[in-house]
Order: sequence, then C-alpha cells, then structure tokens
Amino acid sequence: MPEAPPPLAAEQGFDALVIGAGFAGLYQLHALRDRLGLRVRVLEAADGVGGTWWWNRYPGARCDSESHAYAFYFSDDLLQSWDWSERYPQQPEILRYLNHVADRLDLKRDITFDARVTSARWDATAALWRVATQDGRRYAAPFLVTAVGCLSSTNMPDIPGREDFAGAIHHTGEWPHEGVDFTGKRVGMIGTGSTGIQAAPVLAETAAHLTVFQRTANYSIPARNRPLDEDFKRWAKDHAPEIKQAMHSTPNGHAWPIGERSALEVDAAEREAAFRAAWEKGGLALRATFRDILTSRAANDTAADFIKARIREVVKDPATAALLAEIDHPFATKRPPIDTGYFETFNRDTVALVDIRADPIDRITPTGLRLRSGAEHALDVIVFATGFDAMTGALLRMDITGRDGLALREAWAAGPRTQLGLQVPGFPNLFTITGPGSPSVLTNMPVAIEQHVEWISDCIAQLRRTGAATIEATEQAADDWVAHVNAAANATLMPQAGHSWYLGANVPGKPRVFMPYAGGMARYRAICAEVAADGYRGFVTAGQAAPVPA
Ligand code: N01
Repeated sequence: MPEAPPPLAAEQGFDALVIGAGFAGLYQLHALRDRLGLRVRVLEAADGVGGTWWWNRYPGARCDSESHAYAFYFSDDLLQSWDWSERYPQQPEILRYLNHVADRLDLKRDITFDARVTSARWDATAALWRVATQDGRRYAAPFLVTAVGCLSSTNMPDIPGREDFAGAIHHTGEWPHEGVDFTGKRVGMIGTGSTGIQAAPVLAETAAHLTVFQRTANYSIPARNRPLDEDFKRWAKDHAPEIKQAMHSTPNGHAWPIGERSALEVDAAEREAAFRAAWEKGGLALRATFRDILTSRAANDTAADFIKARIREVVKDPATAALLAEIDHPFATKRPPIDTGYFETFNRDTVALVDIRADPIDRITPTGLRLRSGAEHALDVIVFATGFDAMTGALLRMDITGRDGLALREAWAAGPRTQLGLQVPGFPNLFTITGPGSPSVLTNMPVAIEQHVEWISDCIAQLRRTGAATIEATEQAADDWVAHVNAAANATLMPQAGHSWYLGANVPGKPRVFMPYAGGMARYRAICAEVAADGYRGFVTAGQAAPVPA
C-alpha cells in the first residue's frame, strides 16, 4: 500500500482565519486587516468570491431586498462607485458587485479559494484554532470567524431511485455554472419556497413542459421589478446616510417603516385599500402594512385572505387556484417569497401543478417521478428547489471541536445554543457571523452582517488592547439568550408554521428549535452594544497576550 503523504505543515503567522468569502467574509477581512492591522486569511470553498451568489445561479435567481438597500453601507466610496440597474438585481449583477467590492478593497490577495474547511479544532495549549481544508492544507490562528451564510448547506431530500434516473438532476443551490438548457425538455421542479417561486416562471419560458410538485402552498407577493432610472440612483446616493439610518432603526433592516396601526382598528375598505396599495407597489413591505400582522392571528388573517383572493383572481383553472391558495400557515410565518409572474405561470398550457401533500413522491424512476398512488410523471430534468439545512447546517458540516474535545455537533445536539448568535460556550475565540440566535435571516442580510462584523472587530480590538488571549461565552449567558430567543419567537406567530426552515423542520431529524432572533434588528443592535459597553457581559476573557496599543 502506498504510504500516505505527510501532513502539510500548518500555515502559521495569522491573527485570524475567516471561513467564507461572501458579504460577511469580505467585510470581516477588510475590517480586521485594514482597520486593526491583523494578518488575516480567508478560506473559501468556491473558486471565487460571492458566497450564496456564487452558488445560487438557478434561472430567475435574484435578490428580494431592494438593491439600494442590499449593499455595504460602511464605505461611502463603495456606495458612490456602484450603480444597481434594477430594483431587484439578478444573481450575476450581485456577483459582479461583490467582485467590485473585493477588487476595490484589494481583498482577493488574502483569500485562498477552493479551500473547503473540513475541520477546526481549538488547541488550548497553544491558544490557537487549527483548521484543515479538503486539500490537506493546515492553518492556525488565535481567532476563527465563520462567515458561512445561513442558507448555504443544501437540503437534498433522500428520495429513492436518484441513481436510476436517465435524465439530469440539479439542486438550485449548486447550479451548474455553464447553465442548463431546458429547451424542449419535460421538467419537474420540487419545492415552492422563494427559490422555486423565482425559478418556475423562467423555467416555463423554455421548457416543453413544467410540472411543479408542491408539498406546501405558499404566499407570494409580486416583486414589480423594474429598471432603476437615473433620478432614483442619484437620490439613493445622495441620501445614503438617511437610508442607512432607516435600515438601522427598523426591526427587519429594510429602509421602510412598520405600520403604526393595527389591521383591526381600520374598517374593511381602508384595510383592503392599504393591502391593495402594497400589492401594487410590490415587495416584502406588504407584511409591514400594519404593525400586528406578525403578532395577531386575526390581523394576519386579513392579510392572508387578501393574498389568497389575489391568487384565485390570477389563476384561471379553479382546481389549480384552489391548490395554490389553500395555504396552511399564517402569512409571513415562513419567509414570504416575492415573484415575477409566479401564479400567472400556471395559466400556461405547458405548466401543471401536482399536490404531493395529498399524494407524496414515492420514488424517482429511470423516466421520471412516481407518486404513492402509482401515478407516473415522465421527465427529462428534475430540479430540486428544496432549500437548505439552514443556519446550523454549514457550521456543523465543518466538524468544529472546542475546548476539552467538545464537538459543536454535540454542544448543539438539542438545537443551537449561543450568546447573541455570536459565540458558543466551550468554543473560545470562535465568532459566528449571523449565527443562530441572531436576527440574520429575518432581516435584510447586509445590515445584519455589517453589525456583526463591526461588533466582532471591536471585540477583538478590545482583547488586544487589554492583552487578554481568549474570550468565550458563558453557559449562563447562552441559557439566558436561548430563553430570550424562544420568548421573542413566541411573541410572534412565526412558530405556528410548523414546517418552516426557521424551526429546522425541513430537515429530517433536525431538532425543532426556532433559530433566528425575532426580537428585531434595532433592538438586537442595542442589546449587543450594551453588552459590549458593560465589559462584554456574558463572556469571560482569559490568558495573557501582549497588549497592542490602540
Ligand atoms: O427553500 P425553502 P428555498 N419533498 O426551504 C419543499 C432565501 N432565498 O430555497 O414547505 C417535497 O423555503 C418545501 O416544502 P415544505 C430565503 O430566505 C432568498 O426556496 O417543507 N418537497 C418547500 O416548498 C428563503 O426562504 C432569495 O412542505 C420538499 C421547498 O421545497 C430561503 O432562501 C431567493 C421536500 C423549499 O423551500 C430558502 O428558500 C431564494 C421534500 N422532501 C431563496 N423538502 C432572495 O431573493 C423540501 N421541500 C434573496
């Protein structure tokens, strides 16, 4: 048997390692390297920057935050040097933006691409994180920051027969870079979350036939996407400070305010007019029409009924309309998609909807899909728009081991436990950008990312000033924070969507815990600032490193 090659020597000499080169990793590199003067290495599994926007290249992929708010606000130079073309930009444009950021800040020289992290272990003796990548390389640094995204570990359902299928199978989250030609093909798409709802109308344009396999009907609001005119672009640049301020003061990190009135304090005509105006304007702001849509079931029902009526209005075939409008959870308790012609797509002769709640998929056959009833659907391509092992999947996949050999998988066996979504007890000097327990996916992501990067960077700067070698969340703080995260979720209707990925319910065997912090971004930001100002309450520092003057 050939001898195994000796392990590569660790690449030492770094102050911090960052995993991932999407929005979060790029800004974290810039903040630690260019503001604190640290030696930083970013390890990225892909061969380019972009994170989610590198992987998710499926037809129709675009952002559902408005472009002028879906950008870095920490740098006026970045704001002034970039123009978005559309209200909701497509994936290639967002990828170009992130390359622009990386080039403008000269970040790529400190990123190792094609470097998928396979393990990270805390070495208590040396007070270092020791990280290995798939190609056998080793790295070490005192600080480890995960910037792996909340929706990056794909969820591929274990449907039997995949290997027998004669056609092609694709998951939207790992889409081939050369694209897929659907011309003349019979396409089956499984999943009707944000991704499936974006993809279906585009797939239907070229496919000979599209069958959408729906397990749970979903709300969707028209995006009303449009090109941005020069006046708007100028306005957004000139008003960047006000836009930033607005994003920092709302619960969801978007630049629009939450309604002040209850949906129940106005009469039916006024309520209908408010929903109608939001529907015509398009986008996620419909859920902010009234203040209590996410907290009162009666208020929520008014929004849900309004949207269901629109679906029935648009979809011509009554049976299909009924199937699309029979939605079993309150509006916005799962992440509400926005769409461009989703419901209209079902009026095409070449598009069919199949209810796999009533008649589940039994197996994949060489020629398509067979349902439990025995019904067969002949297909050339199967698209899995089945989402992600959200929030914890990408972290657990990396085999992270903390103090005393504690595996993260073990620490989180009953669900994620963090202090503020930023640190885990037993894992010194590990920071998790937009980790479970932080607002993350309930907000406009760049806003949440900027806040975490800045908090983490300030924390590391403070450690260096004081000469402490390590910082770690306490068990008590994590217990308290988990209780608060649960209380915040229970103050909303969100836990009522029992099959939501917010609860981990989409992945068989995953603990059912509401993972993001539902108390609002503005409130969360204040809590984090207060914890830091109070000497990093809920964290312990230890050890002695050489203090670094500010
Ligand atoms: O994933 P999802 P997604 N058999 O989990 C179904 C963000 N995003 O990729 O509801 C059959 O929402 C599943 O059915 P059910 C956004 O935050 C952002 O669409 O579990 N069906 C559901 O219909 C979003 O929320 C943008 O019953 C199965 C679908 O697959 C998040 O990503 C764009 C199944 C999965 O929906 C995830 O969205 C796109 C099975 N075994 C996404 N397993 C932006 O624009 C799952 N399904 C920024």
